[in-house]
Order: sequence, then structure tokens, then C-alpha cells
Amino acid sequence: MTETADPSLIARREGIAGTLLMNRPKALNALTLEMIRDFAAAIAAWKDDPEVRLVVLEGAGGRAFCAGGDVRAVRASAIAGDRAAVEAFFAEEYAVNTGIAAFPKPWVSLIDGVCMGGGIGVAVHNGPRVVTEHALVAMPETAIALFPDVGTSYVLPRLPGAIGTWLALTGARLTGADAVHAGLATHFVPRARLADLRAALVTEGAEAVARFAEAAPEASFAAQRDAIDRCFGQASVAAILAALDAEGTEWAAAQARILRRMSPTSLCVSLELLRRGAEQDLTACLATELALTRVVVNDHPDFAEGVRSVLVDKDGAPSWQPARIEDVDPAAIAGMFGGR
Ligand code: QUE
Repeated sequence: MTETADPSLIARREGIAGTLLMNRPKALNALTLEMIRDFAAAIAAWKDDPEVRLVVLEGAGGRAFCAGGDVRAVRASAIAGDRAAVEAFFAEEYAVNTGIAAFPKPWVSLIDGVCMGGGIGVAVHNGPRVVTEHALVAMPETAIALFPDVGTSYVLPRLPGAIGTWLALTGARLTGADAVHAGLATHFVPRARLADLRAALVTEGAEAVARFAEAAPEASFAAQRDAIDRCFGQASVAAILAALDAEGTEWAAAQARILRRMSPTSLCVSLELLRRGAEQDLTACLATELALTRVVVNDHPDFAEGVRSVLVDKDGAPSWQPARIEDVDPAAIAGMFGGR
């Protein structure tokens, strides 16, 4: 493992646990390639070590578990034409997702703050996944013209009804309780109890989670569950927008306005990816995602533009190509999936 004065992933042995602290608090613990390599090293070191009975994963700084991947750095590599750097980032990140899914012991994520994209990827493929009332869980990729990756193209189609499609296309922000009801998290524990839970985990093991868990408050989207399925269960982005218009509610109008701000290409790629993901295992989903990163990140202008508008210039005014959902060419989307 990389040893520096202020490591971005702090791996320790505490009691019967291996503990991992994502430690880039100013960047909401967004994953760098260095952190991803340290994850891979910890997984390799601990998976067959009988003294490590579980892993406890958390984020430093009190505001975030993990905001995603270091997409600013990925954008810089793409703009520089450094395809090898782009490939290394996603290939190694997705290999870590695979390693976590195959990790033969509990992989306990303590999600007490922002958890988006790549942060979901280092938690969702194993468990338990504990959220607090300060968790904020989202898949915001369509805002930066990426797509639901890190194996979420396997996970999202398996959530109840059309919740996964709704999350992926709109980037809807879930509370901790929402994440439990959606199936992304497994247990709700108030922040005030989290330090005691952590102490119990490293002495007793993952069984301690059940003792600290409380009933999650009602989902904020409970009143919209049927509308989510009616609208986001449609076969195309155009049909989803038509169904939202037909609802005639303030909620549906707000969802349509959100979709109209996202990259039109990304909406179409993401919907197709989720439909395919419903039929594939995790390994196949990650392979499809990796192939997609090559064209979406290197060859399409929307990714660099989306990261610019959300994270670099923060002007919230991306210029998409094409700009309108109606102008996305279905053959271009099929081409991004290799024409298959
Ligand atoms: C979509 C994303 C990411 C995002 C916003 C999106 C993402 C990511 C971050 C992020 C946020 C705050 C930081 C940071 C990164 O935001 O992957 O370094 O300080 O890492 O709309 O996919």
C-alpha cells in the first residue's frame, strides 16, 4: 500500500477488522487512481487473512462518505488525449468493484454524508451498508454526461419497480431513509450512535449492526412510487417525458425539467445500459460499462463539457451536442454500444 505523510486511503488493522478511511475531505473523498490502487492492495491483503473478519469503510471529514470518482482528473486526461490514463482509471476502479463483490467477509460501509457514483460502487456490492440521517445518496452521472457505472448498471435495474431508472436519469438525491427503502442501503443508524457502532464492529464483528439499527423513517418518495413506475418504466426517454407530461402533477413537471437539463446523449445511453443490465450478471455489466467509458469519455464532447459545467467552472450551463433529446440519433447510441 502507498505510504505517504497524508494518505488518501488510510488502511489500518483495528481489533478483528480491517478499516479503510477515504481521506480527501476537501474533495468529498472522491476516488483518485492512487486510492483505487490502495483499495486493491487492501482487498488482496485482507481477503484470505483469517485475522481480518470484516472490513469497515468510512469517509473522513464529517461531510462525505465518497462523492464519486475524481472526474476532474479523468476530464484532464481525456482533453490531453491520454486514452491510457482514462482506461487505467476506469479499469482499475471497476476491478475494485469486482473485488468488493467477491470479498468473502462482511464489507461494512458507514455512510454518513454524501455518497454518489463511485462512492456507491465501493459500498453497494457487499454489505452491510449503514446510512444515517445525514446520508445523501445519488447517481448524478447524467449531469456530467457519464452514465451509471461502477456496477450500478447491474444494481439499479434490480431495485423495486422503476426506482433505479428514476435515480439514474434524474440524479435524484436520496436521504439515508430513502436509500434503505430503495434497497441501496441495508440499515439505518442515527449519527449519534455511529461511533459506538464502529467500536462494536471492530471488537464483535458485523453482527453488531443489527443491534444498532433502527426503523428507517418513511421514504420522501413514498407518495410518488406509482408515478415513478408509470413514467420511468417506459421504453424510451421520449416516452418517459411524454408519460411525465401526462401525469399533470407538479412532481412530474419537475422531473421533466430535470431531465431537460441533462445530457440528451447520456440519458439515452443510460437508459439503454440499464435495460441491458437487467439481463446481465455483474461481470458482464462492468465489461459493458468499461467499453462505454472509452467512447463516452474520450470521443464524445458532452463528458468534458459536463464536468466543466458542474465541477470546473460551476456555471450550471452546459452546452450539449446534440442539445435536444429529440435530436439524438438512435444509430449513434447503438454505435456507442459497439453496434450490438
Ligand atoms: C456527477 C458525478 C460526480 C459529481 C457530480 C456529478 C462525481 C464526483 C463529484 C465530486 C463532487 C465534489 C468534489 C469532487 C468530486 O461530483 O463523480 O472532487 O469535491 O466525484 O454531477 O459523477
